[in-house]
Amino acid sequence: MPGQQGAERAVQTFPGRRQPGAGRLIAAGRRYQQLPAGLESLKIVPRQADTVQSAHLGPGRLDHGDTLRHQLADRDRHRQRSQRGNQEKLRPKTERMNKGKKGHYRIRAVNEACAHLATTLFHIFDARPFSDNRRSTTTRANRITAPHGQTDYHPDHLSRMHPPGGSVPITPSCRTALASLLLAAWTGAVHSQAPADSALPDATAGRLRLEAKLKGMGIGTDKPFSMPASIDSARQIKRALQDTERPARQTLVDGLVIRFRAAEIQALSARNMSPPDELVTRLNSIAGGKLRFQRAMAMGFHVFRFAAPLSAIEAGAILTEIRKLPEIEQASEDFRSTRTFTPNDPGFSRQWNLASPILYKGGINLPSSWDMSTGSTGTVVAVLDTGITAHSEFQSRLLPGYDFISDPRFSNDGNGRDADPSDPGDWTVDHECGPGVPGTDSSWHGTHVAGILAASGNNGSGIAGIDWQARILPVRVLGKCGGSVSDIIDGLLWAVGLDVPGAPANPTPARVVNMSLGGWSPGGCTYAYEEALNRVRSTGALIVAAAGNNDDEAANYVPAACDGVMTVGAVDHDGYRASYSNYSLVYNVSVSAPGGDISYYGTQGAGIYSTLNSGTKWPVASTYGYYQGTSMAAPHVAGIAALALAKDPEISPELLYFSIYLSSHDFPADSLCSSTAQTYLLCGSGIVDAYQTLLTVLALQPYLLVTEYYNVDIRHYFRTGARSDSAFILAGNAGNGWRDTYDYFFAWRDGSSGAQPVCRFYGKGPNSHFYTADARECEAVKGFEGWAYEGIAFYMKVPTNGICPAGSVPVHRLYNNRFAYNDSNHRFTTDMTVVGQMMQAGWLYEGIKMCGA
Ligand SMILES: [Ca+2]
Ligand SMILES: [Ca+2]
Ligand SMILES: [Ca+2]
Repeated sequence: MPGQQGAERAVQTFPGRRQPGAGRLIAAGRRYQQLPAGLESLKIVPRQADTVQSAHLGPGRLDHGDTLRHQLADRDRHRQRSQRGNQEKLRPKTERMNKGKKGHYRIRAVNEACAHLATTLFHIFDARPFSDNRRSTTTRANRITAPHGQTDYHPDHLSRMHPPGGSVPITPSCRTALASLLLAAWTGAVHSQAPADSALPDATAGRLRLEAKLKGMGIGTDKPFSMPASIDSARQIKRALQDTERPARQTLVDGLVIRFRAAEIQALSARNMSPPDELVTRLNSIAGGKLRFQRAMAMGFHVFRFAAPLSAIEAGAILTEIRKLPEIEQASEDFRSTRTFTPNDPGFSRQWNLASPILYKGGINLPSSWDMSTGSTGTVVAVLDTGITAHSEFQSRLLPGYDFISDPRFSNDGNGRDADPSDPGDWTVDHECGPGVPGTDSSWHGTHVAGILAASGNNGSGIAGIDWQARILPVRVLGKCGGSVSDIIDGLLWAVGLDVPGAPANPTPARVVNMSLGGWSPGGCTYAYEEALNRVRSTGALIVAAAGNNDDEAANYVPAACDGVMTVGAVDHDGYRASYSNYSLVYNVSVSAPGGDISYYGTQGAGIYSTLNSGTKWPVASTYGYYQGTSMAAPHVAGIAALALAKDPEISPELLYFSIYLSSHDFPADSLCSSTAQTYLLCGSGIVDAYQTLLTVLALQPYLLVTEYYNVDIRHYFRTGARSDSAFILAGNAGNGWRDTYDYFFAWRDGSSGAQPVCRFYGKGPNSHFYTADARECEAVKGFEGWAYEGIAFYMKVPTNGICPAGSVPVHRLYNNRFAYNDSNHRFTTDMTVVGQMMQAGWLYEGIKMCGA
C-alpha cells in the first residue's frame, strides 16, 4: 500500500528521530505520547478543535492513486477559488486539487456515512495512535485516544461511532478506508513535519547567534565568545585554584572616615572643626604615626588621611585597632575616589562600587554615564524584597506597591496581604526561624537595595543611587525568616502587571524587576518559577536576580538558575569574585557587579554603602550603612537597565540583556573569572559597566530586533519587531503552540539610512503571514482577496538583482509549497543553516528578498 511505502521512506529520510520500538506521537503539536511498537509518528492537525469545518489533515502524500482522495474540508468554495487565483499570482506552480463535498473527506468506494464519520473523527480526536499492519492494506486502528478526558476508543469501538446528529454504523470497508486515511495522514505528516522538527527552538544557539551578530556590529568585540573551553577543564581548574584564587590585593587605602560617639564631637564636625587634639594624637599613635586629620565631613564624620596610601590589609589592621576605642562609633576606609562627574552627595566617596574601573576594577563606571543619563521618571523598577522604609533619598519616587506576604506569622505587620508594602522590620528572636537559628536585628534589606538602585544623586545628601529618576515599585515578599516561593511568584507576576487573585491590578507595571533573593534548589529552576518567569518575560520586563551568597554553584539556587534571568554574581572593589558569591560552571551567572567583601577584608568600607534605617526592630530613622552580598550586586544591574531604558524605552528585553552582558569590563587578569582564564564565564561575562552599556544602547538605537515565532500546531512562521506582538504571543493570547525560534535578524526602526517599509500581510485561509520590502509587490498583494494588509512591520533595504546594498545583510525567503493544502507558509531568515534545513525538508528557496541591518 502506498501509505506504507511512504512510511518506510520517511523513516529512512529522518533516521535520527526514530526511537526503536516506540515512536513519538505528535498530535496537534502539543500532546506527546508513546506510540505502540512499530509506529513512528502520526500527526493530525485539526485547525480548530471545535468545528467540523476546520478539520484538516496534515498535508503531504495524501494522493495515493485510487486509494483515497483528500479534499480540503474547510473551504468556502468561492473563497478558495478567489484565493487560489490570488495565490497563483504569487505562486504560478500549484497543485490541482480534487473537489469534493464541502465539509467532507472524500473517500472513494466508501459511503457518505463513512465520509461523514471521517470528518467527525478528525474533528473529535487530536491524538490517535494506530498500528500499521505492513502485510496488507487492512491496516486498522487499534486504539484511539480522545482528548479532553473523553473515553478511550478501542478497535471494537470503530464498529460504531456517534458523530453529531446520530449514530453511524461502520462497515469493514469504511474501517479500512479510515485506517488508510489515518496512515496516509501520518506519512504526510512525517514529511510536512520535517521543517518544524529541524527548526526546533534552541535558546542557547539563538543567543549565541545574537551574540555573534552583535559582535559583528562591533559590540563586545573585545570579549571572547560565550563558549568556554569545557566544563570539565573548568571544574579541574576551579579545584586546583580554589585556594589560590585570591591573590594578595594591591588596593590602596587613602585614609579613614570616622565618626566619634560623643555628640559634641559630631557637632564639631557639623561646624567644620577638627576633633579634639588628644583624640587625633591617639589615633595617630595607633596608626604608627601615619594618620593625619584632614577635614570634617557630613553626618558628623571626620576624614583622616594616611601619610602615604596603605594596602587594604595594613589599613584593615589599623581599623581593627581603632574600632576598639570606646570613643569611636564608626570607622571605615576611605578608598581613593575619582573626579569625573562627582555628585555632591557626601557619602559618595565611600561608593567605590560606582567608580570608574580605572580606579576600582570592581566599579561600574557611573560618573561618566551620568553625563549621558541620570534616568527617567518613565521607568518603573520593581524591588521584590522586605518592603520599604521612608527615606528622603527616594521617597518622592516610591509607587504604592503591594505587600504579598500572606502568612501573618512572618509578615510582622499583623495581617496577611495588604496594600501597604512598608517594611515593619524583620527582626527575629533566637530559634524563631528554626532550632538553633540565632535572632537578628531588622535588616532593612529592601531599603538598602532600593538606595543602591535609585537614591537621589547630587542632592547634597547621603549617597548617589544609579538611576536618580526612576520610580520604585516596592513589592514586599520577604518577612521574618525569608519569604515563601508562592508569595514571591505572586509578587513577581503582579510587579509586571499580570493578574494575581485577590490583588488589585497594578497600574504601573515594571520594566525591570530586581530580585535580591534566592533559595536552595538542588534541581535547578523549579517548574513554578520557570512558568512564572516565562510569563514575566512575555511582558518585556528584564528580570535581575542575585546569584546567591553561598560560595557555591548558582545552578542550585532559584531564581538564579532560571533561564532568561539576568543572574548577578558579586565582586569586590578589585574586581575579584567576592568570597561568598555564587559562581557557575554551567553558565548560570550572567554578569558580576559590586557586592563588596566585608568578610574577606574585615572592614565595613569593603562593603556597599546605601540607605538603611536605624531601628533594630521597627523602623526609627533613616540612615546609611554598609552591606555585602549578591543582593547588593543585583540592583547595580537593575539600575543600569533602568538607565538604559531611559535612553531607549523601546529596546527589547533581549537586546537590553545583551547590551549589559557585552558591555561589561573584564575581571582582573589573574582572576578565575577573567576572559583569559579557561574558566571564563564562571562569574558571567564581566563586571557590568554603566557607561559602556549606554554607549551600546545608543549604538543599537536605529535598529529593531526582529524575532521569529513558530506555531507547532498550525506550522506557521511569524516575524515581528514589536514588543507588543511578542508579549501577545508569549502570553498565549494568539493561541497555543507558539515557540520562539530564536532566529533573529535586525531591521531598521524607520526609513532613515535608506531602508524601505516592509508590508505585512495575513492570509486567513492558509493562516499565513507574508512580508515584502518591494513596494510594487506590496501594492499587488493588497489587491489580493483573502490577504489582509497589516501595516508596516519594520524597515529593510531592498536588494538589486538579488544583491544587498553594502553593509546590509541578505534575508532569504523560503516557501513550503503547500498551497494545495491551504497551508502556504513563507519563512524569512538570514541564517544559511536554516536555509539548508528548510530546503532539505522540501521547502523552496526563493532568493534574497530584503536586506537587514
Ligand atoms: Ca500585611
Ligand atoms: Ca503590610
Ligand atoms: Ca543622595
